[in-house]
Amino acid sequence: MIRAFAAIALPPEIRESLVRLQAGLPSGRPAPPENLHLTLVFLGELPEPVLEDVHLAFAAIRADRFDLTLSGLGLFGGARPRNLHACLLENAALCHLQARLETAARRAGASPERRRFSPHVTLATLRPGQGDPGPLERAVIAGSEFRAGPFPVESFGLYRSELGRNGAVHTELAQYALFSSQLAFPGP
Ligand code: 2AM
Repeated sequence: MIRAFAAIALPPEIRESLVRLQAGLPSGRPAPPENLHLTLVFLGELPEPVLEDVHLAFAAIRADRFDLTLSGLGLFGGARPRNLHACLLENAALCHLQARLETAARRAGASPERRRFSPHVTLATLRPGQGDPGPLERAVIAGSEFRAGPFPVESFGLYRSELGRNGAVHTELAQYALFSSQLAFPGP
């Protein structure tokens, strides 16, 4: 079985600005820089032949490139926060791509979660109920000014996630190009 997910990788300068942001967080276990990504679909544990079918389905997707902008911070977990993340400006192309991947994964035999897609980049995981959530909430308010991008998204990837003692190790299994449907007229 392979634990896998589809995600958008972030350009180095965007990751750098997120790492700077992580340095000012009051608590939590920061995600290592190489794990900063935008999850599109968490596939869970899949038998290899199913993963192969998911890969073929993803490879058949033709979708347009788009730009993304990170904006502000958020917490998941309500009164017992468990995840601190960077949010994204609303983006219809992103949501459309995500929905297509989820459908493709399901048709290929995977059972991705039906949770509503809430685009985010996890910055730190927190122990729910441990410590005072006040400083975290203040960090989220202070982070409302945070912006990174826009940056172009020209591909998405399929990743393996291996859980270890020191957190998860993510390995790219495949990368899928996005396309430009615009005509490129030559300049003068
Ligand atoms: P995240 O995007 O909030 O960090 C690999 O585990 C990736 O899949 C992580 O980025 C993780 O969350 C995301 N993911 C989504 N749902 C998950 C789940 N139920 N269990 C583990 N990871 C999940």
